[in-house]
Amino acid sequence: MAETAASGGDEGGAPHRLERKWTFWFDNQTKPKQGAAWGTSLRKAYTFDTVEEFWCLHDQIFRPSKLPANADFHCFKAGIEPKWEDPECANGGKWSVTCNRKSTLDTMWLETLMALIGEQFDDAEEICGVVVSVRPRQDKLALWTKAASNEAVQMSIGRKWKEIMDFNDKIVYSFHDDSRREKSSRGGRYSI
Ligand code: MGP
Repeated sequence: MAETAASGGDEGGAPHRLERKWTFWFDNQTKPKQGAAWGTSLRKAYTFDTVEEFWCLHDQIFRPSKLPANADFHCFKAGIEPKWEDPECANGGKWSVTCNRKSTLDTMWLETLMALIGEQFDDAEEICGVVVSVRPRQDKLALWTKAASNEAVQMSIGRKWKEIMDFNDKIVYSFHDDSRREKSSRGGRYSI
């Protein structure tokens, strides 16, 4: 199945090229090394730019239900690292959604990935990528964007994301700048 997907859709046809390149990342913090700085377990896994590669990678590897607790998958535009320190993320923030059911998490992740690689967001240039995190308490998805202070753009992205995931509860946007500070100062700046 995966081999068929990787070999390129219709028999002998050219692969379907995406608008841009994307990179899957993996961060396994299951057994963190004591004293290790954040990010030491973050690994760039695969960069792809065709529909066929995407399906192959998603079906074989990058499904949240395959993740152990305390691990993350990221899918970011190639060239952007999924870190606050990346210049494209530095002034950004994220919309977050929590999720209690693994099957729902898989679906929301896949719907988000398809919307990203299919360029369904009007403000596609404003998006960095998406992260799925499996945590003992609550799993979550976060859509990272670039200009946190641009409320209009963030609200438009948030609205579209909820529509894409068919999600009806409130979602919250936080600035990376706030996350860098003390826990007590963290909190959503926008909600929808
Ligand atoms: P997290 O992974 O976003 O949340 O950040 P998690 O693991 O669900 O935990 P919680 O604190 O939200 O309950 C967890 C911690 O990892 C942060 O408080 C930071 O200390 C560190 N961290 C996370 N990110 C995404 C970064 C980053 O991009 N850069 C740096 N330097 N530290 C980060």
